[in-house]
Amino acid sequence: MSDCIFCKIIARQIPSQLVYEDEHAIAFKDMTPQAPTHVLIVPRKHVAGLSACGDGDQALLGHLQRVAAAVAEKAGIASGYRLVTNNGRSAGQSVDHLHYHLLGGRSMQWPPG
Ligand code: DGP
Repeated sequence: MSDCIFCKIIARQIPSQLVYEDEHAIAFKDMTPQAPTHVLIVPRKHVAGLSACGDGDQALLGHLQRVAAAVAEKAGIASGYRLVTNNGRSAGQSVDHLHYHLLGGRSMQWPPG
C-alpha cells in the first residue's frame, strides 16, 4: 500500500530501529514508546487490522505471537510483558496496518485505559 506508513518502513523508504525481521514479519521500536521496551510486531503483508484477517491468516497471526515472544526474550523482558493490538479507532488504532505492541520493562495496570 503506497500510502501506508508501515509498508514504507518495511520497504525501507522510512527509517526505523529494527529489532527483528524474517520472511513474514518485522519488528521495530515504536517512535512514541509507552514503556522502556515498546516494539511493534508487524506482518510484511498489508492487512488493515485483526478484523480484516481471514482464515488464511491463521498461520501468520500465530507467527506474529511467536515473534513477539522471541523479541521479548531477546529484550530481557520474558518474565513480564504485554502484547496488545488496537483494532479500530475507538480502541486507539491509528495505523491501519495490523501490528502488535510489545510492551515491557515496567509494571502494568489492569484494566488498561
Ligand atoms: P496504534 O495507535 O495502535 O495504531 O499504534 C501505532 C503506533 O505506531 C503508535 O504507537 C506510534 C507508532 N508509529 C506511527 N508511525 C511510526 C513511524 O513512522 N515509526 C515508528 N517507529 N513508529 C510509528
